[in-house]
This record gives sequence, structure tokens and C-alpha cells, in this order.
Amino acid sequence: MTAGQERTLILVKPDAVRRNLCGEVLRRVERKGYRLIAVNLFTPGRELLERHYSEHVGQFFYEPLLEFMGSGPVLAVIAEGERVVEGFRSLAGTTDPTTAAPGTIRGDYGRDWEGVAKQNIVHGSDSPEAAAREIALWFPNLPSA
Ligand code: IDP
Ligand code: MG
Repeated sequence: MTAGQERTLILVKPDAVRRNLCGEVLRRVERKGYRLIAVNLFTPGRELLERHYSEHVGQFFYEPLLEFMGSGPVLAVIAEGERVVEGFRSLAGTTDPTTAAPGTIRGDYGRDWEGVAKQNIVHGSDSPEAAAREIALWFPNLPSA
């Protein structure tokens, strides 16, 4: 990785893949000037999702969240750039898709549907430490640097 750069894990969630929004999400990431390092489209298994969302065990939305995230293909993306962790969270918007600001990915494309888990189009790592942990989970075979 180039000095001063950081990486984040982005997931285009199953709701967005079903709605053909992968390109739209990647367009916004690239237009912002972040670099794509790796992408992989697949349906994640239960074990990977349990590890990814371990901080949410016990929350009322935990089981519905795992069911939703395993309901179809997810596009996992590594993006790189200065302050990309914060930068992508800003592009994504706040967690609740109904009230996420217009102009953000979640604000423009997400809204509440039936079901407990919030279907909010994308995931983005919330710290550089979380990004390193999540990238190792979703891209176990990524060559270093
Ligand atoms: P984040 O994705 O904005 O970081 P987290 O609090 O880490 O939000 O929650 C992980 C995911 O769990 C959210 O993106 C959303 O899909 C789901 N989620 C979070 N809070 C709720 C809730 O209160 N009800 C239903 N689903 C939720
Ligand atoms: Mg989170």
C-alpha cells in the first residue's frame, strides 16, 4: 500500500445487488477518487457473517441481519485512498435508510421495507482497525500490499 493511504471494506448488500446497484455504488466510490483494489461477488455463508457481525450478537436485529445478508450475492470491495474509511462512511450516509441524507448512497437508494433488518444498500468499515479485520475475513487470499 502507498504511504499515507488506507483501505476500507465496502459491501454492496443483497438488496442493492438485486436492484442492479453495484455499478452505481462503484461509480460513486471511483468518482470520489478512491481506487478499487479487489472485488468479489458471492453469497456469504453463515460463518463469515457471524464473524463479520460479531459485535452485534444479542441485538434484536442480529438474526434478521444475518438472514438478510445471506439472502443473495454480496459484492465485497476493497477501496483505497487517504481517509477512505471515513470518506466512504460519509458517502454511504447514516445507518437508517429512511432518514439518511439525500445525496448519500443510503439516502438516495435505501428505505425501510418489511422485515426487521434495515436494508441499507452498503456496509463500510467504521475504523482502520475494523477495516483490517474485515478485509482479512472477506479476502483471505489477498496478496499483501
Ligand atoms: P452501520 O452499517 O451503519 O455501521 P451498524 O450499527 O454497524 O450500522 O449495524 C450493522 C447493520 O445492522 C446495519 O447496516 C443495518 O443493516 C443493521 N441494523 C443496524 N441497526 C439496526 C436496527 O436498529 N434495526 C434493524 N437493523 C439494524
Ligand atoms: Mg457498523
